[in-house]
Amino acid sequence: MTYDIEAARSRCKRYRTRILEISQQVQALHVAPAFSCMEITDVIYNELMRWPEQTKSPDVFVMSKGHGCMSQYVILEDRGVLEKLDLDNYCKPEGRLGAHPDYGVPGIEASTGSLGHGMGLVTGMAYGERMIGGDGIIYSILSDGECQEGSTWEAAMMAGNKFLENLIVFVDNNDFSGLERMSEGHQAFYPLQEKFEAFGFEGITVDGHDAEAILNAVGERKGGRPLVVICKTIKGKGVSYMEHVPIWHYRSPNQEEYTQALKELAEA
Ligand SMILES: Cc1ncc(C[n+]2csc(CCOP(=O)(O)OP(=O)(O)O)c2C)c(N)n1
Repeated sequence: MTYDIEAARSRCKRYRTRILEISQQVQALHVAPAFSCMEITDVIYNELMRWPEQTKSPDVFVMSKGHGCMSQYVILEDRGVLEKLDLDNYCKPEGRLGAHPDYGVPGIEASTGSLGHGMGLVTGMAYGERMIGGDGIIYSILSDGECQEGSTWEAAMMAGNKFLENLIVFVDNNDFSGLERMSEGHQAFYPLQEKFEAFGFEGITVDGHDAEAILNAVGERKGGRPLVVICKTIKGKGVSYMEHVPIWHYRSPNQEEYTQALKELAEA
């Protein structure tokens, strides 16, 4: 695959800056969860997915960790699917974008936010796509928190049973679920890749901020089975005071913090 790493870096920088800008309009916005999966979302939308204008059987993306949707909204704005006004009206009564994705909004294929439902949704979509003879690929981003939900594993087992090779799932493995680190409070969470493999997935683990590694993980898959890409990420990636600090799960920077964040992104 040909890949312009500098273009991807500059896109992600621009997207993070836009998310920070929106964070100044509302009291609370999930900045850190979006920064955690920024490169993953960028690779899916800007490198992997075939859009409706490119094929009769377009690919589908579902942001299963619904609270990470700002990473999705900024790309949909960039691609002209959403308008600037949509993001400017984020979480305002007159706007159509909420803090979690809503089906019916352009570019949003499923309502998510109740963690643990996404794997069932995308497994059904992938199975349905196969039943109608389509060649669309179904992509999704899951969080650590969702991998504690039984429904995730019930769906994973079906995806494995049905050899759904048109299903590609990325786990945003920032090691945080809410205020707790998985590696501290939930030791049985790991090893994660092997758990998916036991359910019939092909698995690989990569640096989730290395867009090229994410892209290669997909490009080099053996196929014949659903794929899981465990992406090792940093919650709040890109802004030093947010990285690994749980309070930034759901807090908007004040003016001083905003200025510092912009400076750090510009200098990165
Ligand atoms: C079923 C369900 N339980 C609880 C919540 C509340 N909630 C929102 S985000 C979150 C945890 C965030 O951690 P994680 O899911 O790992 O996401 P990330 O660290 O990537 O932001 C929780 C418990 C929810 N949205 N859905």
